Amino acid sequence: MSLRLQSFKEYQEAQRTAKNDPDGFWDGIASQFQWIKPHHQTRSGSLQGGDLKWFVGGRLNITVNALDRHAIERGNQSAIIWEPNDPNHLGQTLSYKELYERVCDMGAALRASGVQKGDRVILYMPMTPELAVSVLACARIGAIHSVVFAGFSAQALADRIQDAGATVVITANEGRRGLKIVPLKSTVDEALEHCPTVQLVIVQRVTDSSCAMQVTRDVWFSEFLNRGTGLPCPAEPMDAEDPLFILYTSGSTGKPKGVVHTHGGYMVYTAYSFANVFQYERGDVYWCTADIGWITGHSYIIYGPLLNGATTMMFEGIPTYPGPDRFWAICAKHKVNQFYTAPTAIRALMCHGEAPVQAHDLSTLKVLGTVGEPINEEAWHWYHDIVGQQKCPIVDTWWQTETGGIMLSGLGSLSPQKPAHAGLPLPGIDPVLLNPDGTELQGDDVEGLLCISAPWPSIIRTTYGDHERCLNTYFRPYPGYYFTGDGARRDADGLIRVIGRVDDVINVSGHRFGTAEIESAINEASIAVESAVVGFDHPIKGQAIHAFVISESALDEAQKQVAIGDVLEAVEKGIGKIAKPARVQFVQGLPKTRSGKIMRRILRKIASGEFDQFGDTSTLLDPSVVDSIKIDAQTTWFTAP
Ligand code: 7RM
Repeated sequence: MSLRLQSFKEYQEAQRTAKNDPDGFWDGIASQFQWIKPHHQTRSGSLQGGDLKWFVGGRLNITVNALDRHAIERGNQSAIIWEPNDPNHLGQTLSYKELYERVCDMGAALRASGVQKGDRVILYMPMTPELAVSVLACARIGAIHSVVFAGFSAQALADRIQDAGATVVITANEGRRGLKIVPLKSTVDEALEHCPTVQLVIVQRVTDSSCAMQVTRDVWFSEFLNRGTGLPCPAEPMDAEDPLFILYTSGSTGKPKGVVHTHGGYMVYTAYSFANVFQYERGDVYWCTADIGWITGHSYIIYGPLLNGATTMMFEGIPTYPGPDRFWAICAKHKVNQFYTAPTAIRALMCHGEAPVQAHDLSTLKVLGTVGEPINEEAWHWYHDIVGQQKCPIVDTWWQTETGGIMLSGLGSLSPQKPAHAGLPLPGIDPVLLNPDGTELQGDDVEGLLCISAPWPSIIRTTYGDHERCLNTYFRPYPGYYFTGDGARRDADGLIRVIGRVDDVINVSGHRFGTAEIESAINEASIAVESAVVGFDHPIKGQAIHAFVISESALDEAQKQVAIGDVLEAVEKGIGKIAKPARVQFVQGLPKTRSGKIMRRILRKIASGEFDQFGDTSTLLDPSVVDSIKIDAQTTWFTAP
């Protein structure tokens, strides 16, 4: 299989082919995989209709392509290298043959327990090999996996289990992150009080601590595997368009939505983009530091690398444990060749200076990548100069849960690079910038709404259980385009820089939260009558959350302290610690238009310390509200430690 382009010229040629003959282009890539039955139509539907299907009529199973092929051809090669939280604990390396066998054992056990094609399985797990095995085992038997990041609260977990109508949950007794222990099973137990559909809970024993087990419902992972012992686990034949997974992500309105990806298109695009962006060569060791609870982990820890027969690393811990050199120690220990992380991690590690980097031999690094949020120039240069010793290209990869794979990025060292610019689209990807009225901005040196004007195989198919919502969010705002929700700039050379969200989504440390979602969590606090949250620039997290909260009654200083605690607790309960506001400010009222819409633009200005020039405020119902918020903001707000 040769998916990898090897020169800029080849990239340009691929780009041309993809424009002139998109079906031929994608067929050529798809033909390099193993299909049970080839498709009879490359693509049906349109961006206009939001009803795209890819490789229509094709049948396959993604795990045959990610595992079986490699187990046969290079069974002893390392598939997954697992680095534990504690560097003194024993790690694990699973060869393709071992990974294949473990996935089959788990798949057979799930089947033996009655799990069938199309059933939804929730994974709420730490970063262990068992998580990767569980993801792949679901895919193998055609069950739809939905990984929920293990930092989400019981409430958030329950919301997702209910929305998916899941029947099985796979979890661990506890997770380990640095010196912290994260209770997982007890959180699952709490969530399941409101989830009657769940019949089976499989629990990996990660720590020695005990946890409550309900005999009729809960089973230890290791014992569960016995149910499949000796049974074969043939891959379930899947239609190219059968769902592979649901991954929940936040939008500007309402509850998180379940983004659905499919076996065929997702396979083709994650494999192709991985091979090209990271310029992976046989034998390389590739490491993406994301958590599998996010799309980056799905596409570029598990599927993309394994589809390419790569060696992919999984890290259980955090960047700063036991010291701020952990990332670099791991790179040196495993001779990592491609390293992929988030700007927030780079900025956090920058604070510790160059010494932790210089303490390790990073000479094996060939490509450095970033993802999740815009990278600022300072962090880009530090990454490039200090970590990469000016020898490694930086691939600034822009993409979304909904796009399934990387859309804009350099391809290793093939492409021109410019600090803080994602750069050019991958072959077959057609980004455009629109004016708010929907007209395309022509030429270079322009800024507008980032949309995609041609379909690609791993585009979101639907939002689970609510296709209208999918259409309204991505396909109807600008008919004929996929709307990303991001603003971007195309420079004089045609290189794209993604600036950030243009909707009510806040990106904290590369994690997406909707303002509505956070506000509804805050409003659960009995002290809160109403609230509005906005993002403000934060030196490490990229953005942090400023919450404006109307309290039930006026508060003195002491009461305020208690009330702040209540607000933070409400967010922790509703979503999780990761969504906690950095600031809570109690206000008398919120700036609203006559029609009752909160003017977030004004709150964003105040949160960023700009106290005048609010632009057009003529639609404000009560302008005096703004003055009182301003005065408060200059004197009192709570800032989290
Ligand atoms: C992969 C991922 C998507 C949102 C997206 C952007 C922002 C991601 C970059 C970026 C600037 C980048 N999926 N974003 N990558 N902004 N440069 N390289 O993060 O669904 O969780 O988030 O993240 O706003 O719309 S995601």
